[in-house]
Amino acid sequence: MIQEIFSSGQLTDLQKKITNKIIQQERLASEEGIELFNFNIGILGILASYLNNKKNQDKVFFNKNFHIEPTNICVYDCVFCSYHRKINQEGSWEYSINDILEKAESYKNSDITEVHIVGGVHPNRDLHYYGEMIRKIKEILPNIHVKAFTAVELDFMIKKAHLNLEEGLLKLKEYGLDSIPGGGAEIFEPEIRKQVCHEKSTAEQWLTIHETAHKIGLPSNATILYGHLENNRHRIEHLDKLRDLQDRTNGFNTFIPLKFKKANNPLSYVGEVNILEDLKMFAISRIYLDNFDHIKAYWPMLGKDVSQISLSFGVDDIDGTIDDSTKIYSMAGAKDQKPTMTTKELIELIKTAGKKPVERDTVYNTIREY
Ligand code: V47
Ligand code: SF4
Repeated sequence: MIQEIFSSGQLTDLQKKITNKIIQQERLASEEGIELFNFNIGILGILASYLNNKKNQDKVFFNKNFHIEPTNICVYDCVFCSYHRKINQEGSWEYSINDILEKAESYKNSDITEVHIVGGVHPNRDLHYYGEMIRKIKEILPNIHVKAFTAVELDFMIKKAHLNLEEGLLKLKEYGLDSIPGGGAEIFEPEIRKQVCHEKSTAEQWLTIHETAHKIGLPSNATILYGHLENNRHRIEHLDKLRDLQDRTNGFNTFIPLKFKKANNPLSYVGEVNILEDLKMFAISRIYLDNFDHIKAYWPMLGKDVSQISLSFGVDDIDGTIDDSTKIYSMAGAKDQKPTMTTKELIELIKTAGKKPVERDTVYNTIREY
């Protein structure tokens, strides 16, 4: 297959050099990463699959999880966000601790292994409010893994509690936090970041929060929000910063490219990128992030069909069953307005793509192979 790429006549000399480096599993420089966007999409798929296969063979991971979104009230106004509201604004919600515990109760006798908690940055809630919430969830579900709060939420709640970053993260760990999701990274390039989310934590703050979390033993995920105002160079610079941090800490579990969805937000006018662009983003992430084991396609955002195709473009993880418990993407126009997939459906989706379904826990220990 690889020989056929060379003899296909579709590669320039520079692209042949890059292809050789990929096959030898040598690290790409940023200019080479940018050149990947000019590759033929089929060739990118083959190269990304080749690297994915070295790391994960034909396994595709998923987990059994549900989401809690405690509130969509947010002090910020990111222009790509369809989800946030101000206090008392129509469409806002604020679940009480009791509402949340009731939801946790409903999973008491299930085989769910993870709860993913993210929401808006509420002006009146600090670290201790959310810490108590985690502690009480774990009283009900003692074995659950709590993956909670983007770096942006953490930044705000820790400052509100007048703690420094390390103290705050340690305190949350004590309350029961197990890992940190990848949101809030958006795009690190300062000019574009200013245009899409000018008020919230900077790229440096996002990176420092994740680095500090890794240092104290909290693993995390990483994301990019792509397909809005950024260009290919910005995307590679973003991946570069993540690759550098991963070199230092090895604390990232997975990388999740998040496609900008356009409904009901002020950035709608830029539209959405097409499926080929999505597949390119997945393949390039796999190739460029040579020190990340896992690349995740988040199916509630991409849709089930594209997620399935992405498994031939370097993706080895399609998140979880979700159980209709997230609104971030349905409010931004995702095809699936009630995102839920049974384990049977997830397994079927993976098997019909010619891959081997593996149920995992949050940190990629195998729970069951199908
Ligand atoms: O930071 C908001 C994104 C993120 C839109 O770690 C949007 O496993 C596209 O953190 N179009 C939050 N994206 C979600 C998040 C997450 C999601 C899935 C898996 C994991 C994980 C983490 O959602 C935000 C922002 O980048 N987002 N609005 C939108 N209109
Ligand atoms: Fe708030 Fe997050 Fe929406 Fe930004 S993306 S406005 S931080 S909820």
